[in-house]
Amino acid sequence: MTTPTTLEVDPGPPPTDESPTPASRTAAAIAGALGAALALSIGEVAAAFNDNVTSLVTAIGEFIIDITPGDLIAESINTIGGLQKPLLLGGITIVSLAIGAWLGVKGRLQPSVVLAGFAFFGLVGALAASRSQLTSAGAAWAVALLAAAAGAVVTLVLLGVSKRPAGAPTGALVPGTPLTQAADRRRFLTFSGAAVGTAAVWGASRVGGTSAAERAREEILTQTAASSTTVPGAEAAPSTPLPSGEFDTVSGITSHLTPISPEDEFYLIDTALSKPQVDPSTWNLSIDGMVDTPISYTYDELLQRDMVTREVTLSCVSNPIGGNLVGNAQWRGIPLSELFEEAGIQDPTNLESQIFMRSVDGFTCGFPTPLAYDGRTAMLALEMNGEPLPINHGFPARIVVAGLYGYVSATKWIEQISITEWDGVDGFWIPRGWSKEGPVKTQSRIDVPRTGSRVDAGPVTVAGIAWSPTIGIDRVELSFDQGESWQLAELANTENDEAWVQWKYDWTATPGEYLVGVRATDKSGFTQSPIPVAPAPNGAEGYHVSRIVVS
Ligand SMILES: Nc1nc2c(c(=O)[nH]1)N[C@H]1C(S)=C(S)[C@@H](COP(=O)(O)O)O[C@H]1N2
Ligand SMILES: [Mo]
Repeated sequence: MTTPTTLEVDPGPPPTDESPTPASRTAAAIAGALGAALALSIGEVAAAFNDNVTSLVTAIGEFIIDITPGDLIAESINTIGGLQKPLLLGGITIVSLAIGAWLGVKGRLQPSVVLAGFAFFGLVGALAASRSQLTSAGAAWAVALLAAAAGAVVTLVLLGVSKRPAGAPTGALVPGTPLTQAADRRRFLTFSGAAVGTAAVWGASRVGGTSAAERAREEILTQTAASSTTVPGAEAAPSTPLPSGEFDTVSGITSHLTPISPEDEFYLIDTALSKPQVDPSTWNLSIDGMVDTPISYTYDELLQRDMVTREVTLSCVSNPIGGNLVGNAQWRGIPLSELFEEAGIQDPTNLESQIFMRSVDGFTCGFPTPLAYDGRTAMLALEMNGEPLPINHGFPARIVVAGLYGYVSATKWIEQISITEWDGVDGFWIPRGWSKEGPVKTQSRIDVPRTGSRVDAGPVTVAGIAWSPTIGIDRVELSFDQGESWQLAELANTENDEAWVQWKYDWTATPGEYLVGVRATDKSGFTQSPIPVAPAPNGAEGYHVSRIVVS
């Protein structure tokens, strides 16, 4: 007799008893967020070490700016560029990490969700990055797909090691019973390893590399410094004449020339989320359109030429009354009319044509051609305050036109100028609600005492600046009685009509609370109007007022 053992069915233990259960939701969320963090970090590193790659976060930010309706960004980006960009980039990062966490949680039971999710975001990143004018499409795809793959792999591996052995208590990251301690330690180490790795990759992106643009600019800076000190008895290059006409006794007044070093105090406005790093050895500027011989110049060719130095006040159309989106610098460069002559411009007087410009990052703008010929400064600038243009202000070359707001004229990182039909094409800001023509309005500003100040009764100097390029400032007046009467301020200099002028007024202050108003009259006889007008669509109007308490 044999026991029919072969007939016995051995069902084995139920599979659910011995195979590990999925990671806890917390662990899964962390796994997904870490995967996303790693993916974003790879984009940052790629951008930091390669001038021709835009980071994924930046690319998505630029995409969002582009698809945002014009009237929404017209009021914002041009005005608060400084604050808005970190908010946008921070927001994109947080949303990406949140989506990663969500993919992690979903992926506990369905790993394919992780793969599909990261693949989708890789695709979005690649499309956004390949739209960027600064990134080659091939590089964009390579970086985005590598980032997505790394993110997915890290998430899946972390989900794998976070699986809990059968019977383990929930909460895999919480130290468990003695039986699961070894597994907990392994999971803990893996998670920390992934977190540290992601942080290291991100950290590497902060260190970055020096761009070819920065290296080239540094080289020119040291060359200029060397040549002006090693030749005994040689006159210093005339590129940095002393600022003309400045009150040296008024503390707190805006300096006549806005410093760009050691601290850059010149305002900064552009649509570029990361500043174009232009290598001047491969850059050139082309001039085409309604010219007989389209022409192009290398940086070296431009540097060899005779240049002019002009002091011009540049301002942003978004500058509110009393605002500081305005600066005054000495620009050195080549008059546009000279370059246009070499290109054989067909009709400099043609009001139906415009000087239309494009920068390496795709920004565009234009102004009527005859304005480059009416005697005002209209130049291709290579230097600012005696230094090669700072990267942020358009290295290697930008346009400066006196009397026009920056958004219609002052193209930074310029690479192309086309003489073209005025009606044929609009610059970047025009379809976004700003006027096609942008002459600078006459403005004045009180620098000291700042609004809200308390001062002692007795002599108080009220001082500030006023500008009306290219017309010039004739007089500045102050009112201490809500416009009943006006007192004439003293002007520091009225020689250069394209630059702002410092003004001051010696006030004998008596106790009380004052709303001190300022108004300027330009040399055409026009006096600023008291009626407030918003910056959009063609520049702010109204009196700047400083509230001062005298005790
Ligand atoms: N390439 C590029 N050039 C640009 C812009 C820009 O967005 N991109 N903004 C313009 C605007 S709106 C202004 S006010 C000036 C500001 O120049 P700044 O940043 O050197 O002060 O640059 C102009 N040139
Ligand atoms: Mo601007």
